[in-house]
Amino acid sequence: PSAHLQTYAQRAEKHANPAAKALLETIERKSSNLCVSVDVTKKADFLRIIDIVGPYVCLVKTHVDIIEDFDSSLIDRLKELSAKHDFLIFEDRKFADIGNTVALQYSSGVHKIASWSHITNAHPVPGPGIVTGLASVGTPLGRGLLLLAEMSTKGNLATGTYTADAVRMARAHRDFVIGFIAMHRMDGIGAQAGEAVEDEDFLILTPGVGLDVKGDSMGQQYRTPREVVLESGCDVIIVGRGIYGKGSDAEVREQAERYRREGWVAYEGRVSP
Ligand code: S5P
Repeated sequence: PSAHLQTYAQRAEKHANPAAKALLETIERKSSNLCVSVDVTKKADFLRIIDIVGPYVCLVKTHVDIIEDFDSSLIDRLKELSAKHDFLIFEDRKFADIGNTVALQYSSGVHKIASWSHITNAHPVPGPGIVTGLASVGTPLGRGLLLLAEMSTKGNLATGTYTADAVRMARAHRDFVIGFIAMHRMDGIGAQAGEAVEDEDFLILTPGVGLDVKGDSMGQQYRTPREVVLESGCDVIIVGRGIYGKGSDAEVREQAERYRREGWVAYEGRVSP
């Protein structure tokens, strides 16, 4: 059967990339396909929210460049929380430059992303050199890359042939590109006639997930975990403001539990209808 009709555990066995395998195993172990996006600007808030939601997530997504009081101790604490609560880390860096530049941005600077982030992502717009550049840093460290094949926002340009070209770019680097940021499955998209792609299993991580509102004032669009996981066949739901934006610690915990449950029920409905 198509990969998304198999269990996360079955799929984990078939992935060679260490980050993809670890993510699928973590999802299975914790019964959670929830990734929380912690888009706050203060170190203390960032760490507090992660400690609250940690038990309910497979993955924590970060934008470390928005943290005003960033220093290397933040990364030490983040790694401790990752071990304590058993989740992986995804720095949502959205690289978009030439290979040589992204290799430096990934390895160096203030943030040294490759040294702590299991997964990162890139826009395919520069062409395959962006993957080669990031792979030169990430592959020796066992990291995984997601390409942004689609986006969640109104009027975005990642559609049609752009999306198909992103999938083709990923197919040419299957050891390092583990999947996509996308709104639905990419199975067979962009394949040439006769190209054998039935066994491919790219992970689909999907932002733009919310249960209470349909969008924001800046073009974001939300769908429910059921629409994303059951109807569109995506693997991981990414939720930001729907969880961390809820005020009290108790409410943040409650929302994390709620999205974990909704995401998991949708998955169970998909693999055993
Ligand atoms: O197309 C996209 C791709 C990403 S990675 N749309 C997105 O919203 N994202 C990210 O997901 C975005 O940068 C933000 O960190 C998160 C969505 O946050 P929310 O608060 O709208 O759930």
